Amino acid sequence: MIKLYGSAISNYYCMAKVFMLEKGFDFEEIHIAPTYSEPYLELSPIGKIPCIEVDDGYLSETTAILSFLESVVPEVPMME
Ligand SMILES: N[C@@H](CCC(=O)N[C@@H](CS)C(=O)NCC(=O)O)C(=O)O
Repeated sequence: MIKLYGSAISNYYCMAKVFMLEKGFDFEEIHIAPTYSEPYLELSPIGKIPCIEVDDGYLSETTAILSFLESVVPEVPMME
């Protein structure tokens, strides 16, 4: 199951969350504020939210996250 790290106070986080809801992903929200300290920096190298955790590792930067999600479920197109 994908884990989504961040907080609903972030528009970027909400973008990733809406993407996952619309595409039908089963995911878990891990509520966390942005931080420049370990261990979060191992997940998101510049400490920003959102970040997702998948089987292969971690991914940050909203555009990269959305592109990844789009590639996993292309049947529900959300990007041009
Ligand atoms: N370029 C990043 C920006 C994400 C971003 O700026 N997130 C904010 C929350 S809305 C954050 O983590 N801010 C913490 C900080 O910059 O210290 C992305 O596209 O994901």
